[in-house]
Amino acid sequence: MKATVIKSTGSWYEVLTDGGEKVNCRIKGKIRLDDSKETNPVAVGDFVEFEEEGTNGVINEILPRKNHILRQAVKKSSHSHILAANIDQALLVVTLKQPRTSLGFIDRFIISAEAYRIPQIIFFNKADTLTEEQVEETNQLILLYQSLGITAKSISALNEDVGALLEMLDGKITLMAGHSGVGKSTLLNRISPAFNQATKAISHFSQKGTHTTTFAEMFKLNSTTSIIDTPGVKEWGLADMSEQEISDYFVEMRNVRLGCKFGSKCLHLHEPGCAVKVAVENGEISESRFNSYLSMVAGEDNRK
Ligand SMILES: Nc1nc2c(ncn2[C@@H]2O[C@H](COP(=O)(O)OP(=O)(O)O)[C@@H](O)[C@H]2O)c(=O)[nH]1
Ligand SMILES: [Mg+2]
Ligand SMILES: [Zn+2]
Repeated sequence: MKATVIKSTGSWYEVLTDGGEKVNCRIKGKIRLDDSKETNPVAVGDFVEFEEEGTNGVINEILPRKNHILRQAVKKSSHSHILAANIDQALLVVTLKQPRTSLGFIDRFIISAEAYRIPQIIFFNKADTLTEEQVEETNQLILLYQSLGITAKSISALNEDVGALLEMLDGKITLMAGHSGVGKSTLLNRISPAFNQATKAISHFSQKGTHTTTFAEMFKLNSTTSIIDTPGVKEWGLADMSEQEISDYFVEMRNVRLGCKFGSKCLHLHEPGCAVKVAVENGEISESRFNSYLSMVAGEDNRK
């Protein structure tokens, strides 16, 4: 029988059949051995073939993937963990306060999604809590990200008109990410009260976020529309990105850097004749984005 993996706890996989039935599955030993680099050969979002075995099931085939996203690998580990598969778009939920999402974090997320060639959406949530000044800051950021071709919108998950949200999600598999406390579960409940997600008051956890290792979970809205929540996931794995490659994924640098004197060798740091630095100086490239770029090239941990 065909089904979609909607939840994974490591050894068990919950799948949803086309008929809407949820079945707990194990995986056949052979699939495990086939794919030795990943700690989990089957991920949320995978389409699989399974056989019923009593009240449970056994997954015996993973259908070809459109794409997959790796979770940040444990340092120095040769294993990586697949966070989700078959993603159409990535939605980042951020807040300017309670908790504050840094621009460095936003840009890392955008660059990761860009590296996987996945279109991005940013929701600036908790609009109802902002001062006039913060509303202005949000609007500036929305304009910046829209100018980069990203869908960006100010929302209040508590009382947002869901019509416009549903339009953005319709017919797609959306991977949702964001710090703990930004309102992901609240948003899920707003989209469909049937998702029945527990929300947690911000005072109940540290502003830095908790170190829980919860797994991704898919919420199906209808046969073609799903949202994958990724609680506790701070960063996607970008194992193979070289320093030179990073500016490939800053869309506003892609063309400008062709004018650098040292060509593709230029890291846009202190090299003479750097076209990117000129573009930053004359305001064509935003300073906040360039700072994010610099911190990524420096290999700084920007997850806060
Ligand atoms: N004022 C306000 N509070 C919100 C909004 N969205 C979420 N919250 C609150 O923020 C807290 C954390 O929300 P939750 O959905 O649990 O965040 P998650 O950790 O990202 O799933 C809860 O107390 C929510 O009620 C919003 O738009 N406005
Ligand atoms: Mg939550
Ligand atoms: Zn340069």
